[in-house]
Parts: sequence; C-alpha cells; structure tokens
Amino acid sequence: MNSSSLSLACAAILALTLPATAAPPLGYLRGFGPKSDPVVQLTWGLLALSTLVVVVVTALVVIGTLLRRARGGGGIARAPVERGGSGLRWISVGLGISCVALLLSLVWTMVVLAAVNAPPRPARVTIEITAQQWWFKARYLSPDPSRVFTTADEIHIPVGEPVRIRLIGADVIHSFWVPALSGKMDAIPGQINETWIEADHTGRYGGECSEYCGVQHAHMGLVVVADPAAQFQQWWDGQLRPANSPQSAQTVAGERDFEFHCGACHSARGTAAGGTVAPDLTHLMSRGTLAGGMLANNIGNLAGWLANPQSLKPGTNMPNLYLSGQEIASVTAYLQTLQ
Ligand code: HEC
Ligand SMILES: [Cu+2]
Repeated sequence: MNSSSLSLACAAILALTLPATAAPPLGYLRGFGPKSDPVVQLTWGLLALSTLVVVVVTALVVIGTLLRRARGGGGIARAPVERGGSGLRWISVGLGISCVALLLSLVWTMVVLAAVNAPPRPARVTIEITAQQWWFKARYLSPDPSRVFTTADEIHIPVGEPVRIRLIGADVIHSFWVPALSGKMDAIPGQINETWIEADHTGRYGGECSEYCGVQHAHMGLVVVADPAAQFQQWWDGQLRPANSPQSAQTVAGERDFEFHCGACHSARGTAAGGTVAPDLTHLMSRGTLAGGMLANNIGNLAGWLANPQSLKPGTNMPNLYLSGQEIASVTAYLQTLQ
C-alpha cells in the first residue's frame, strides 16, 4: 500500500467513525444520562478490547511470517502439535488469553445490564410509545384522565428525571433506540416492553427504529427533547389544549377540508377529525419535523406532503389524496394554525 492510498484509507475510516462520535442527534459513543453512561463505557471498553485482539493477532501473524522467512524456511511448514510440543503450548496460551478476554466482557456486560435495568429513582412520567410503520405514537399517561394526551414522533421529557417508556408494537417488530440516552428495546406486537430513559442535559436527542421493519425503516425516526421541569409542565399543559379555531375564511375552509379528507386517520382535538391510525395533528406546529423525522416542518414540506406523500416517502401509509391546488392551499394554511 503506498502512502496516498494509506491516507485515503485513513480518511475513509475517520469519515465512517465521525458520525458515531458526534454530539447528538445520533452519536452513540457519548452518553448524556445515567442510563447511557455505563452503556457507552462498555461500548468503548469492548471496542478497545477487540482492537487490542486484532492488533495482537495481526502482530503475531506478521512476526511469525517474517521469522520463518528470516530463517530461510520459505513455503508453509507444519508446526508439530503434540503433547509437550511447542505448537500445543501456543494453542493453550492463546485459548487461555481468549477465555480471560471473553469472560471479562461477559461479566462487564452483565454488570452493565443489571445497572441499567431499573431507574435509580421511581419515574414520575410514563409515556406509552406505539411503534408502527413508520412513525412513533406517544401517549402521555396520567392517573388523571383529563391530563392524558397523544402526540407523535417528538417526545418531551423533564431533564434530570427518569421517564418510564411502555413500548407497544402495532404491526411488525420495531426497536426503540435513542443512543445518547439509552440502549435499544424492541417493540413487539402482542406484548408490552418497558424501558426508561433519562437525560442529564437539556437538548434534542435523535432516535431511530433499529429493527428492520419494512421499506421506510430508514425514515422512522423520533426526537426526544429534554426540557427544564417548569418548561416541561408548560409544554404538557399546552398539549392538552384543543386545536385552535380557524379565524380567516381560508383556514375555516381548510378545517372543513381537513375534517372531510383527513379525519378518518388524523385527529385534531376539538374538531370532527378523530382518527387514531395516523399522527395526532392537534399541535402539529409545536413539532420540528414531519413523517418520522424525515422532513423539516415548514410550509413548503407540508404542502409537498399533502400534494403527494408517496413521492416523498414511498410506501408510507398515508395515501395520495389527489387534493386540488386550492384544497392543498387551504389545508396547509389550516395546519399552520395548529400551534
Ligand atoms: C389513510 C390514512 C390517512 C389519511 C386519509 C391522511 N393521512 Fe396524513 N398521515 C397518515 C400516516 C399513516 C402518516 C404517517 C406517515 C409516516 O410518517 O410514514 C401521516 C402523516 C401526516 C403528516 C405528518 C405528521 C407528523 O407529525 O409527522 C401530516 C402533516 C399529515 N399526514 C397530514 C394529512 C392531511 C392534511 C390529510 C388530509 C388531506 C391526511 N394527512 C390524510 C395517514 C393518513
Ligand atoms: Cu420500525
């Protein structure tokens, strides 16, 4: 390998590892909470251990080859493997070292699994997350039914507090993964899996479905927003409000079109649109992204999505509704009022 191809290879390796070490959204080599910290340490530990194994084995192979050449051996000769022979001794030593390394990683993994199994203190917030093709429904639970509400894809949590997640799989097996906050947990149809997350810094943390679940698996993302406690309460109170009433003639028409064309799948609380099989849009404008984190939530993407969701996210469960230009304009204007 000459020097230019070597530097090219180094650059390629660097480019591949950079996203993993980057800060959020999707870095998994830096933890931002008590649940991710031990997992990230384990990740680095195992990475170092495996690297060491590769380096040692490679060095032994190279040294062995060079020694044989230096002795003028040439070709491949067989090392005698017999009791008391040096070949057997090498095998025992190698096996011993591998066992120690494997046992060490096994014990460390078990210790980490036990440590992150339950939150350090009982969680006061529980979110029921339903993973489906290809978005996440989030229902905030409360003993007081008037404080329960549903949203999608962007979940807020209070910073510095464990949050319990009840995971449901609606169609096929998905996996809930917010790498900066916690390891993965599968969402399996027919059973409820529980996990928890906690962020010790405010901010936005990216998550992804990490179990292949169909054609748009790669566009099944979510965002976890960690807010200071007071701001989190304020956000929750805001989400409980019904949808704003439209004021202008265009948005009044938009609301009517919305109820007619979209209400079987989507909800806007306080209107006749009460569908539950698609993201709740009551406070659509409080979210930064659309369609499983795929598109920025802005007027252009909204109008484009309404014009033809299948061209933006082929295979998505939102059909092309063949709206007229006027309907797209009025519904988009109406959606913009859903603050
Ligand atoms: C047959 C059911 C269905 C109908 C009818 C439907 N949608 Fe959807 N819609 C969906 C599904 C499912 C998604 C989630 C798609 C995804 O992310 O893969 C979605 C996503 C959306 C999103 C993105 C929301 C978010 O938070 O990511 C918007 C906005 C939206 N639809 C608006 C509309 C409007 C406006 C109409 C009526 C003109 C409509 N939809 C009609 C099923 C439907
Ligand atoms: Cu999925």
